[in-house]
Amino acid sequence: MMDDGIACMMMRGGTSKGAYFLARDLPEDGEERDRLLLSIMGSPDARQIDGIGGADPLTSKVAVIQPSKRPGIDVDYLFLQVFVDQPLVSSGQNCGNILAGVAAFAVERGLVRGADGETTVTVFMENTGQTARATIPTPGGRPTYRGAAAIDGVPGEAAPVLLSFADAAGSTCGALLPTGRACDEIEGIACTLIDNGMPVVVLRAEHLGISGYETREELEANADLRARLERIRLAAGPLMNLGDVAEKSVPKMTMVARPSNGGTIMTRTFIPHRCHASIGVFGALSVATACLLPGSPAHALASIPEGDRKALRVEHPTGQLEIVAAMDETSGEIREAAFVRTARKLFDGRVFPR
Ligand code: NQM
Repeated sequence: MMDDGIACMMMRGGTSKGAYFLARDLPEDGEERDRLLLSIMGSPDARQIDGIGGADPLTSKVAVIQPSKRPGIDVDYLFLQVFVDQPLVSSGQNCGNILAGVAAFAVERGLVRGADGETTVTVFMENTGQTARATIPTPGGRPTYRGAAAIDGVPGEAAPVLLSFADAAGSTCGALLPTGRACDEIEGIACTLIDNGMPVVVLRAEHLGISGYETREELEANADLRARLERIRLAAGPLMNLGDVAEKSVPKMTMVARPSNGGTIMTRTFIPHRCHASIGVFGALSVATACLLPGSPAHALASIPEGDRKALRVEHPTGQLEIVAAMDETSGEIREAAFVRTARKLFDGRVFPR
């Protein structure tokens, strides 16, 4: 099987890029599968020179998709983060950007029949046990990638992918606020430990001696900041019911500042060792949710629009990511969140592991 290669589609999903596989084309055994994926991506190697990974956590991602046996669900999606410079593959986080390519992949591979016009695919996200809906344009029943939607962090325009989620809270940590508080203190720094789709530690940039408006490169060059963030992250892991997170890609570390471009909040996110060029989909949802909590370090900096249906714009190093949030009138919490992403098929063929 290996000498003939393995069927693989490379797609950009949102602001990330990854290799999409049908589950039946990969080994069933998890360890065997992970060894294979490390070899396909070219890990561990900072340059991933002997594989198809792009030497960045945002381009070293894998989606494994299969028809779902669950009632009302079309496909099951397992996200795998392939570490760049360590021999690790983690199913411990979800990815809303790579999710943006799943509906088109499912139609391309014949797992879902495309309707003439648009097609909605219900996706069970195996990493978190939660469900998403993804709607894509399918003229003549086939996915099109051309369109007029633009997302910050990706040049040009493409077909819109509408993603929506009901109830993402406690996806991995078991509760929206795993410590039961909107504000905890770790290493003398106030932070919110939150999981509304992605476990994130939200702290104020100013408390870490930065402005929050630095470039990704500036922040990655700041060794003291990185060491401090990692100490806080390792302490946060067990408090968030994630155990020892030394070899995990969660929680993410988001430093916030006042918005500078008319948005809700400004962010810089370590995922967790490299700084994100923008911000993840679920990451943004968790941070926006932290902004809504009175008493959280983010709340006082945030500019929250009024209303039961609102656009929360999470600013990041390459623009902003908009969440359309429908609020629950009684609890004041986000009932449903929707995102516009785009995705593009880059190549479809066979990949050859070492
Ligand atoms: O939070 C990167 C990405 C992500 C995750 C990361 C994501 C999400 O932008 O839903 O999309 O935080 O590791 O692909």
